[in-house]
Amino acid sequence: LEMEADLRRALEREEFCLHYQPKVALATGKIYGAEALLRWRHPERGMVAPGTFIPLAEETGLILPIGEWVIGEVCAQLRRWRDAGLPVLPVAANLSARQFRREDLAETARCFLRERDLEPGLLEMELTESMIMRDPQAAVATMRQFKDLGVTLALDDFGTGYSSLNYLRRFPVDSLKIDRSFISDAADDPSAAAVVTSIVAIAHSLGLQAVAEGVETRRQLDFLRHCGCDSFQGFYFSRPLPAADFAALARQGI
Ligand code: G
Ligand code: G
Ligand code: MN
Ligand code: NA
Repeated sequence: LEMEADLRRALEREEFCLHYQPKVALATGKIYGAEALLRWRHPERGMVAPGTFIPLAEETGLILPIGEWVIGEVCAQLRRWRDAGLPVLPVAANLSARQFRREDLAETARCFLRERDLEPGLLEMELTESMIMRDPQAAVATMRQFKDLGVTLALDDFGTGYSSLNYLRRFPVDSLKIDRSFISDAADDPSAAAVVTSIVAIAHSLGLQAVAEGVETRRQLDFLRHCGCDSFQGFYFSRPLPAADFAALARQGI
């Protein structure tokens, strides 16, 4: 297992990096935050996308130190932007199932935030329904720890999992991220459009923000605006960018 050994060394050799994909608000049309996405700069294979190594990292448990690095790096980057006098916008990190089951997860995040002297509202955590539904009670307890800390929570890939509306009501999340599979079909397929419309309505009726991911076309954006979706993320606005490029874009506004 060559890749497993490579993955073990990648942390020590600082081969991981984060790219930042802008999130754009309906109300202002401007960038108001970002999602941090993990990349692996492999010495021979070049830039490796997370889809190819996260499953192995999960299997081997390496996702725990990698996931911790991600939260620490988001905080370090926020501090670098602040020290450089650049706009400091909230950044969301993706959590993995194994990482989410750790009882010290929120405490780890608290330590990183304090180390960098950052307001907890600058950090957001993206969870998936499947992560939560394995053990909803434990998950809600962890989510509460984050909320008590002041960290924001988003439910990622929403609509693809199994959470019942009865559970959803009890999850202390701030936003629902509509899975990109619905967005890509919404402009042409009435049933996908109905799903998107319904998710926005559910989000709003629960007092949550609706965020569309994977927005690629003007037609999709127009439809989402019409639905009242609160914010958008996708290639139509920008791909995930290296930190410096994201900062430049955020500064100019979009
Ligand atoms: O960037 P890309 O579209 O290739 O991401 C593919 C998948 O990898 C997405 O499902 C995304 O949520 C996940 N992912 C990206 N960055 C991270 C990370 O830092 N931690 C975890 N656990 N998953 C991530
Ligand atoms: O599961 P998660 O939502 O975290 O996945 C984010 C992934 O989606 C990232 O790997 C990112 O590169 C990818 N992504 C972001 N915007 C778009 C888009 O507009 N279209 C497609 N196909 N993928 C996107
Ligand atoms: Mn995500
Ligand atoms: Na997603």
